[in-house]
Amino acid sequence: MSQPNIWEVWTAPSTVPVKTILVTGGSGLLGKAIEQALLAGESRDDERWVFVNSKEADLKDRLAVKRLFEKVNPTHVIHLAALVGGLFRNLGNNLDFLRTNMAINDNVLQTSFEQGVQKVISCLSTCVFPDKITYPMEESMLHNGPPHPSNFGFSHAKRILDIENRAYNLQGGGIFTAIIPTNVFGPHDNFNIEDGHMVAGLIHKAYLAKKNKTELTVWGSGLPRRQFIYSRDMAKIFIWALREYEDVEPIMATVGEDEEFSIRETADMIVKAMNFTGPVRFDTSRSDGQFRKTSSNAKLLKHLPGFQYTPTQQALQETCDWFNDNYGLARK
Ligand code: NAP
Ligand code: GFB
Repeated sequence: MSQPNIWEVWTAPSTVPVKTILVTGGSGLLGKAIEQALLAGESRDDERWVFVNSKEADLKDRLAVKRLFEKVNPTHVIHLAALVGGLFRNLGNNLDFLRTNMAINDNVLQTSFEQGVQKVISCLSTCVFPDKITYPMEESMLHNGPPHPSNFGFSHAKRILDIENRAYNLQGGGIFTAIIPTNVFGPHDNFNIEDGHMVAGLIHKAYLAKKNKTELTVWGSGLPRRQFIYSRDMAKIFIWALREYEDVEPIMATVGEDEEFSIRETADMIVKAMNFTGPVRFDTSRSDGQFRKTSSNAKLLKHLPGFQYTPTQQALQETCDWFNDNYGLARK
């Protein structure tokens, strides 16, 4: 589905001052989830949401960012845009992940600062925490040691984003903060087998194995452990944070520690959701990456007690159904 460069979600013209919320990375997994949540009823009369992708403005280009902000004139920004990839894309491209994401983040934050944006919510990731750490990881541990070597470029770019947030809050008028999602999956993910994340990659591989009656190959040993959050749940957390979260300290967005699965268990759930009945093989010549990055949702649940997560098997089923129905259009 070819996304227009800039598109808006808002309800009837409002009599009260309207917030204009610019969402960078609007065509991606998380951006599309936020758009869908608003269209499904989360929107408010005093909010104009503007979603953009790289065709509207290459955020690596400071001048293009300035022009975008002059065109949209945002009061708030949800900054999702980034060079994003799974373990294997990071392994071979740490320099690109470092420089590209540093440039994008600095352009968006500095332009927000210059334009007097009231609040910027950016995006870190649980994979940027120190590799040698105690579990569960908490927000305060973010800078307590080097990240896993597989994605040190991406990790340091994201950590610098957190440092920039602190500097802008000290020097400027706006609120600059960030959410730290764990691994996210859902409709509109990047299903490219080499570059994407594990869940999307395995869904795509299961689709092809079923179609071609071949085996499904899972990379690595299957022993590493991951927490996953459904993009539709993540979207609600972003919308809440945009409206309510005012602290410069970043906030983790993850499921409970007990909702952590091995890669093997996750593959089994995907096999079930895709109704794949063929053989499954583990290719241990491929890297396992980080063994675990178990993170705590205690701070999130303090703010959002009783937050209802979608059960993982149901979320995987919905994602697989979406992929099967949109194979021709999905990013892959
Ligand atoms: P995604 O699906 O890969 O989408 C990336 C988005 O960024 C796209 O809309 C893309 O636009 C845009 N973008 C990339 N380079 C750009 C550039 N130079 N100029 C303008 N826009 C650019 O990513 P995602 O999974 O939604 O991730 C969104 C955020 O969440 C990222 O900051 C990521 O680090 C973070 N995060 C993701 C996960 C996860 O598991 N997915 C986990 C933790 C944190 P085009 O479509 O035009 O390329
Ligand atoms: O989602 P993923 O690529 O990234 O998961 P990370 C990698 C884990 O899944 C490794 C195994 O243990 C892989 O061996 N795996 C099994 C597969 N089959 C596959 C497959 O078909 N595709 C992929 N990709 N993996 C990323 C960070 O770490 O987490 C990024 O590198 C980002 O920077 C992301 O932050 C959220 O969870 O290991």
